[in-house]
Amino acid sequence: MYFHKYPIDANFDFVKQCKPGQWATLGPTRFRVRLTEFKDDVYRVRVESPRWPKAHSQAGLTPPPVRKKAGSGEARSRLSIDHGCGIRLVDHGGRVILQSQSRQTIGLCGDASVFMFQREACHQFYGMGEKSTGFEHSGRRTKFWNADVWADFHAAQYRDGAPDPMYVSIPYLIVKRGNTYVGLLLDNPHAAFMDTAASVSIAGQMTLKDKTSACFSLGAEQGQPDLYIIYGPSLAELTQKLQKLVGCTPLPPAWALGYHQCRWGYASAKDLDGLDAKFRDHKIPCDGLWLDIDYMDGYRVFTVSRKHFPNPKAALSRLRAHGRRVVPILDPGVKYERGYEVYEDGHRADIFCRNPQGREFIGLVWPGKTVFPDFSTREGRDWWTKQVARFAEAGIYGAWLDMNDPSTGYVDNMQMLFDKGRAPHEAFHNQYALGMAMASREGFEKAHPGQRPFLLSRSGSTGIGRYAALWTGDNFSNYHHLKNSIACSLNLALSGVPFNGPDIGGFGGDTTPELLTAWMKAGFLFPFCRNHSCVGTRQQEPWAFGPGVMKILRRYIRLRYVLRPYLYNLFVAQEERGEAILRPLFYDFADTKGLPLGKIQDQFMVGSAIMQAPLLEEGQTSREVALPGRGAWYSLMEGKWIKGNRRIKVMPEPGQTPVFLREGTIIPAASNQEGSNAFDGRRVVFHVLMNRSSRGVAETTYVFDDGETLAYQQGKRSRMQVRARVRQGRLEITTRLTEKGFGACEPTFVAYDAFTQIVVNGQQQRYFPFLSVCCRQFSLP
Ligand code: MIG
Repeated sequence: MYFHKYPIDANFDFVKQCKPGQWATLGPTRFRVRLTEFKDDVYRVRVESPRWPKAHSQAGLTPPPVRKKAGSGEARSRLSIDHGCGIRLVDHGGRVILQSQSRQTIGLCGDASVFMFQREACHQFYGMGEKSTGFEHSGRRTKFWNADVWADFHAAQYRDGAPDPMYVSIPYLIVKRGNTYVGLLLDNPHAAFMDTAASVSIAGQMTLKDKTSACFSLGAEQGQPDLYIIYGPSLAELTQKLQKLVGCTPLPPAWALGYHQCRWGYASAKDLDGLDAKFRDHKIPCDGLWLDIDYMDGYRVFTVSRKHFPNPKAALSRLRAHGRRVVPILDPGVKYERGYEVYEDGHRADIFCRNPQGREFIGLVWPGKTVFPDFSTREGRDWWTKQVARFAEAGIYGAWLDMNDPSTGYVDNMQMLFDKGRAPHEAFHNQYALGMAMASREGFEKAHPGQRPFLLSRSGSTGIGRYAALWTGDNFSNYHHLKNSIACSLNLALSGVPFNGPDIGGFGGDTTPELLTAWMKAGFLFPFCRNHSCVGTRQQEPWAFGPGVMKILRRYIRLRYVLRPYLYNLFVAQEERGEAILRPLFYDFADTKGLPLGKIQDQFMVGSAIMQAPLLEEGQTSREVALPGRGAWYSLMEGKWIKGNRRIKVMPEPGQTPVFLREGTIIPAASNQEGSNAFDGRRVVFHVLMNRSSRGVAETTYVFDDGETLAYQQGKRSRMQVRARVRQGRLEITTRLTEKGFGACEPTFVAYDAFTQIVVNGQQQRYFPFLSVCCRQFSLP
């Protein structure tokens, strides 16, 4: 697979005449173009042809119901295909939102296909799933082919550059046109490509304009051309529609939203007990202790080294009693070894991938020669599910799915065939991790019925978010990676994978106290928050650099726990409505001339109420911050309200980071728990972000349940509606329990201004904790 060679339009034949639904020929290919219109302004354009008899996609997309009468009902847009095959999307005012390249809409070249669209000067591009090449994607040419980054690139590329492709393939492109957004999702698991560039460089020496007119394109090297076109119009609506199409992320257990400690090298019960004690002694909350490959017996998947774990069950329950979950790594590669029960069982069941000669395909990974379960088939997945279930029964509630790109060491994985040798590698390469995640999730559900599993995967493709969270793979301990981690997570968040995060502190290379601190400050509210590092590098646990650094790291880890109910509620909103968790500023705020937001990638929102503007450069002591929107912001760092809709300069003290709370919001929080990681949704503190001059109503619906089981699906969940407004210097708050399945809660409130009175449900509060409480919670211990 070439990563940096692309098809060009000159080699394609373009459909010049087509009546939707009618058969025609193009060169050697018989085809027909079909258009389906769904509700909610979702459209699907696909090309059918005997060339692509079988759709291999396992994405399992769930589009809305088909729209009965074209362009009818609540449709806010209309998509048409004319007789020359031109695609045009117009909004209800007749404004053209998206238009295909004239006479070059759908192109075919052998098995490859491409869709081309006209590009306008105002277009900006986002999404593309996991890319480390930055935030806004103009001028890019990129592939979608799951890579094993450290094996497929050389060190200079992944340490200081931007390897492309990465581990995850989601061929989804967001086209931004002012404040109108359209999404293009290619439902094709084969190697895909996108092109938003106008020129090519010849051997890095010469620039060639390769197109007669401005356009952008997306296509695939094989597989049925199948394109979903989603009209937002806002980014928030677009993202929700995309989420529903690819599947929302199921609510994780609350422990998955805590802080996680990982390192390649943690291997034994002793290591984990040691970590547990350190976290307790330092009063740093932590939910997850992770085990990398060394816990296994000779890297054999589904085994545990007796030397490292004389009594695994006892170790797990001891740690569990201390509030820690253990998350072990699972690699798909099964050691190719007679007598090893997992191999023997898989061999008997004949569920391993084959090579072109029909024998089991062999790769070279940690255990030496390895074979690979075929997750493309039901039997293969069922077999894996059975292994996972057996393994999980010991008291494991989550797993870390690594090397599922799939990584086969230096063995070319193109020889790895699926479905008993009948399906080519290309059809399932990008979906390998998806199949593994599906089967793993089922395994946990079997072992622990009624519990919510937590899976973390390195690779993935469209639909992965229904089964697993993603971490963004092997990054490096440098500022370049710190900066990139924000752009990468934001784009994943907009591409249907809200639950993601980087290795905090950096995986490869030695971190520094400054970098680790900067990364924790930037990442402590990311949906997934794990400190992980590579064997052989400097230790980077929170206490590794002495008490001064530890105190700062602890402050932000604790703050994550204080805000965990808020994060948890963002995940509830994701599961129910597909709302994004991490967001760029233009998700919640209009992009304006005065304050252009389209390229801001060093600031982000966590939900609609919290904005961060971390310092991301080495030695940086100040920065500019854009405060979007009409309302004011409460600066946590300075403890004061600041007018919005402008830019300000901030100079944080060494222990601080710029965090801003948005006027007119209500943030559910936990009471300060010091080192405790207990999750109690009933003891909630509502931070009411209003000041004496605030207008309008602040409102939130706080959802709480047991935080770990599926009982909420049977109604064991409560909702409290909270509203606040300011009248003549008084803060008036009302609460209403609208669902009671999990009982009532005992709310307390924190106000953010000196009001003359605070009235809760008509009762004047004699004591109200005004800023003192939030200062205690949010300042350095
Ligand atoms: O090739 O299991 O991305 O997080 O620590 C290295 C060892 C294999 C790659 C993962 C990394 C993990 C490491 N793994």
